[in-house]
Amino acid sequence: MSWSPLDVPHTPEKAFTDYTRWRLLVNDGGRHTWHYLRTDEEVARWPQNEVDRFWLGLKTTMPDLPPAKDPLDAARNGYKFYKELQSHDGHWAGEYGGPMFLLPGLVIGTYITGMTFKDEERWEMIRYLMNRAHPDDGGWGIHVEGHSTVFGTGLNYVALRLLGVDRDHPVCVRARAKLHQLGGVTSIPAWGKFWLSLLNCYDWAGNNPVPPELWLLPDWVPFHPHKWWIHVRNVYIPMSYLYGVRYQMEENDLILSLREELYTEDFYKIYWPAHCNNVNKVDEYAPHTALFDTISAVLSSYEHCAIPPLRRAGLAKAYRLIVMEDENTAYQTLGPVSKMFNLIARAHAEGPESVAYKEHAIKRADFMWIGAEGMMMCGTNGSQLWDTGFITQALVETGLANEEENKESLIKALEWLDQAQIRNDPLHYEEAYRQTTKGAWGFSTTEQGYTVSDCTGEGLKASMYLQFNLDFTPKLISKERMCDAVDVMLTLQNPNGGFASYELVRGPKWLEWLNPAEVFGNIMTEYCYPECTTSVITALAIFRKHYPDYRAEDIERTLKGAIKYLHNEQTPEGGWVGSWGICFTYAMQFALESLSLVGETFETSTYSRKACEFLLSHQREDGGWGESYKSCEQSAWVEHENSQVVQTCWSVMALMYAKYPHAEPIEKGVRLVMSRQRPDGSWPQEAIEGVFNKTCAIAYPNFKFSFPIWMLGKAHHYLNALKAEKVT
Ligand code: LAN
Repeated sequence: MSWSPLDVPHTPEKAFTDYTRWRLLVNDGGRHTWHYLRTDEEVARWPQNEVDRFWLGLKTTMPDLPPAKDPLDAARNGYKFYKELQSHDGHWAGEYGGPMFLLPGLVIGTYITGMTFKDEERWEMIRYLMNRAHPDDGGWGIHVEGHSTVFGTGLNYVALRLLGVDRDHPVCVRARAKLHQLGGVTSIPAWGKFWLSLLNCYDWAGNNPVPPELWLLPDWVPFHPHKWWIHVRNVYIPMSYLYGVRYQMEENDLILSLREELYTEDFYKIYWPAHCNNVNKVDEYAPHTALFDTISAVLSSYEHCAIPPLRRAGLAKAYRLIVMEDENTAYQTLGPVSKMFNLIARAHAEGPESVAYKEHAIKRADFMWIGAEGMMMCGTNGSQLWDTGFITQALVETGLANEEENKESLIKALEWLDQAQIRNDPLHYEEAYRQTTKGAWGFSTTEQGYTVSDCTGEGLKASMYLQFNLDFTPKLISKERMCDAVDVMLTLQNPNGGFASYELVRGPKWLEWLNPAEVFGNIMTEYCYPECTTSVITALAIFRKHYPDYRAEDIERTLKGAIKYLHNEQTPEGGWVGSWGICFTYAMQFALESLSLVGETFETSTYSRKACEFLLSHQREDGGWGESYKSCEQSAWVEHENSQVVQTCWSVMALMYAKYPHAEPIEKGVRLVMSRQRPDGSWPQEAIEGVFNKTCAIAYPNFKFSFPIWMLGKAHHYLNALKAEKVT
């Protein structure tokens, strides 16, 4: 099967579809799906709104506002704009792009299982890839701001070709030249080898084994996969199934042609086993260890004599885990990579008439997002809770929540948060190695349904702020449900006092020596993070003010342990390394908030003082802060060429949490953020804000609203208090 070739324009500047016909449908607790209206009747029935226009990059109708008189006024103007982006159900929708290895998975998985895209989706995915090709060399990196790699260039090239772009199209010609200059795809990292093998453009013998028998090991074995970080394990479950059955797309003309295009040597003469560990230097971040290579060699020998009943049992166990994951998440699955691998596994086992095939096909749409540059695949099915949690807290803390014109939007946000709390444990629970979910908030929707430690913290904090600090809101979330959230968080503290992302740290540190993915760091087990730890303990601290009797001792012990963890994590220079936002400025905002909870501030604590000094040493002439995503790769501060609004907000917030006593650096930061505000109250998009697994940047475009609004409003009150000498 091939999708029909398309006659693609040579340049992507003008949209390939009519952007006035795209609509974002928000339903079922915050699901996002984009729809293209083909007929004028549909257009008349479903008018385009501000949310659609904003995210599509079309001109919005938001008016210019009177210039801000002071920081609070600037925050107010910011919210005038941002309020218009709230969805009818109360949450804030948003794009969640950045990684450049996700769209190829969507396209390859769709292609090989015989699913389809709508034509408009195909056109706009092509345009996205054209827009995102590196201006210098025509390749793609692991994320939108990264240098061209074999992983990015090989996979996105394939995506373009499958989507219907001709091999002689200038974008393909240029990308292929870059790919060949890098030596072709033989040296593509492991996950690239895997995708290409599924597509029948790489040989399975060139992959390190992923035996499904791993799942038959007893649970107590130290390296049992249930102890791996949840994302890695959920990617490797379907991988082990697909590897075990050696899934392969049937050959067709396009596949045969790709075998020529992707390589600099004759595909049919390649000695594949020599390439299992061949990873291009431009891609490599975490090189294989000798231990990993030895185990892989042993497992490769096992592949020649795999014991059929054992293999069958391994496959059955892996498949059972896949089915449970699909059923637990209504086919969203944990993330975008497992989504497509699970989809292929289910299609392989159950065929196109099955419910699983159809449901998986439908839920692809939740990861697809159309932005100004075309259609991308998102890092999750959205960041609904995360964005709603921050802006609501910002509004309450700044006092903007009490302004008449904002009340309705806050009530709606609370209604959304109310339904976003997960009410039960997963359908398949211990058998699927899941953490408790009853009472938790996840990162996106309840349908996806995964507990995340800090999302539970932010969800609970936002709900408490809205219910306890505002007199006009309905009290939708009962004490009992708040206690459930506390219970979940209390299950998540690790012996060192820190909190990880989804689960407790289950595996030993040395599991990292078995990291097979080469392009990511720190992925094999959970790790503790200052960010997650802070969200949890700040939520607990607020909770206990309202309910001092509930698990008081546990909460006290948890807070103490967490502070100890944060002390230990401070770098000798005074910073904290961020893992989910870029980078020090992000983590420091959290860490200093935590320290302030126990009265540790600039005046009282050497930790806090050192941190402020570290931050101040990086403030620029223009009053802002700016660090590059490379800080995350290197765990060392790397300046960005420009100061960044969002990072400046995090830094100023950090200083305020630390009760920094001098106004000047705060005022300078405030002035910078105000100077970048547009007349309509919004801020322009600057550099990418987030990161994961050390190397992959990911976009949080709503941060440019929530953090300036929060920081400016807070700074307004803070600076006034400083003047009145009332900061205590
Ligand atoms: C996310 C997004 C949110 C993020 C925070 C809540 C901000 C963080 O504090 C905890 C971890 C979490 C939930 C997180 C984990 C890893 C994710 C899911 C992502 C960065 C979004 C995309 C990423 C996922 C792993 C991408 C797929 C890639 C693989 C390597 C499997």
